[in-house]
Amino acid sequence: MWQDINWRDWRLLIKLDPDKRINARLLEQIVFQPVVDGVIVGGTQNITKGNTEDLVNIIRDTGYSRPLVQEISQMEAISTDVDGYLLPVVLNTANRDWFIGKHLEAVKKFGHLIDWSQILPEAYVICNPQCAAAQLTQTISPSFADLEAYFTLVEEVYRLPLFYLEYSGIYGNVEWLKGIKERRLKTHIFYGGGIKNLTQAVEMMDIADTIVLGNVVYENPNGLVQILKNLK
Ligand code: 1GP
Repeated sequence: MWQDINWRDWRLLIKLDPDKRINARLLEQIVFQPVVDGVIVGGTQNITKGNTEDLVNIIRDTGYSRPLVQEISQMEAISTDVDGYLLPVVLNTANRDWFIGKHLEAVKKFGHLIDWSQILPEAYVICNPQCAAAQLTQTISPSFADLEAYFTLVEEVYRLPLFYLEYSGIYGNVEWLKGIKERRLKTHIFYGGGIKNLTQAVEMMDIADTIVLGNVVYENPNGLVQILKNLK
């Protein structure tokens, strides 16, 4: 999938959590907005094959036909009905599992079945120590100097295509995002976290290459529809 589409042109993504309920009619109003470039299915808590498949089916049943990708957090919950996969590599984890351990396990078990062209790795730095992903992966909170160094490693050493600045649940540090954007040579930058209104969406969209909206889908779906309608 990834080589066949211009994912670097994506400006806005909606992230849906299999562990949360969503009304199909509201979902339609959200994902059919022209500004939505794609939908990510993914979450941290209680992710199962069952709730992942249910969510993918709800999305497919709306007739949604733009990219639908899964951000893999549980090997057991991988859907075969998505267009591709995002594979998080958590750079600021204190637990080897979330940097490479789980990938190693997956390759050993399923490597012979994996279509590698379906997978896009994401270099993650999680900056909200309170969020579920930070708790699970036992992140080490970065300073700005750390963040810059992580970003340089991604650009120059690991050469991963995508850097995800994750603030899940809270609005992030705009200066930090600007700081890495200024240093950017080739890595695509996703920003996600705490976007709840048009001003915030515009502010982060002006800096990041792509913004990701998650919680607002559940907390204020009607408000989100208005935000999406007003974004160019
Ligand atoms: C979460 O980055 C996304 O992984 C979006 O964050 O849920 O805070 O919008 P929010």
